[in-house]
Amino acid sequence: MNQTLIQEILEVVEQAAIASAKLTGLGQKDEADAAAVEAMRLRMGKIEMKGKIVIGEGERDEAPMLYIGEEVGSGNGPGVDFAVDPCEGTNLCANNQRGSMAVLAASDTGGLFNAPDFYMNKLAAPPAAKGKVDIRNSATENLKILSDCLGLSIDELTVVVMDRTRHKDLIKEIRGCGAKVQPISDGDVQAAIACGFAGTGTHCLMGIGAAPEGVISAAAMRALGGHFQGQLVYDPAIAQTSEWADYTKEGNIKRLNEMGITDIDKIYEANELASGENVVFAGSGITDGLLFDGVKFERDCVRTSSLVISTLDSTARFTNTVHIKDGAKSISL
Ligand code: VTB
Ligand code: MG
Ligand code: MG
Repeated sequence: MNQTLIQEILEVVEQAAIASAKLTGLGQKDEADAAAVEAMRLRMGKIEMKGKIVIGEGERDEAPMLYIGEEVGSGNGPGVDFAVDPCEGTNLCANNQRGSMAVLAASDTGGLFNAPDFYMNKLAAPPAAKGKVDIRNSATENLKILSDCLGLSIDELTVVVMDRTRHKDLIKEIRGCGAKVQPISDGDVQAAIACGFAGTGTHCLMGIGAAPEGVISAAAMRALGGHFQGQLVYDPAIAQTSEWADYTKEGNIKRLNEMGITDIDKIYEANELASGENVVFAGSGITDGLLFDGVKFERDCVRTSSLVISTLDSTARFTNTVHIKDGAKSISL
């Protein structure tokens, strides 16, 4: 990893965000996803690197673009592994709701956990609580620890949880402690990263989302020094999408074993999910969000707002880019 590469990685997420943003609010989630994938792939292709997608948009046969195992870049230069979610929050984008973004994580070859497309139980918390809260604890215990670490009373804590029936008991427990629950329809990557920054109003993410998104969140949180843990969920009785209606617990365990994951209940720390010497997170807003704004289309330019978090120089860079159109006559500040 080097700074030139990181600059290009920023452009990758910017281009994906712009492509998706053209379809914001049109109710076309798959089209918005496909547009982001295509833009990401096109820009990645121009980078001098031996790049590889380790988490992408499906297996080779199902997704023609950015499939797991796809090689990206010129084929010369540094080896880079990518976990990509070109349109994280496709529903949010389709419905023009807050929090949709183009995201990826990058690391040296072998530096990202090749998470299968399973669910993952997640716990994210601010740097002050890193290694103090633990996903093995009950929510009640973690809220007490969080309260101590942050110097806030429990009723001053906000916990983001995905608004799903699988979290009914969890939400009840958190509210029972007096903490504030913020249910979200989608977008637990944004919520996880928001825990890494003070002042976002998000103190913790609890509950089950998708595993690929977990690895991207872990990369960002490792670079920020925040807390992130994840545990794969393979029991359909706990979490199951309609597309996987036929999958059984035994079948899922078999799939994990075939992927070389034998310790199926392992709890992964951020630095195991994103273990490379250097890791980089890059995200660019499609719609406005908590961390950055979405794409703004103007007569003479397009504006993007993004965030790059990198272990290389220990920075979280918030950038606004003005993409100037040919023949532009007037660009406001
Ligand atoms: C999860 C979450 C994502 O989609 O993947 C969710 O991690 C889908 O969950 O942030 P369900 O299958 O329970 O609907 C997102 O919210 C958006 O990609
Ligand atoms: Mg996606
Ligand atoms: Mg997603």
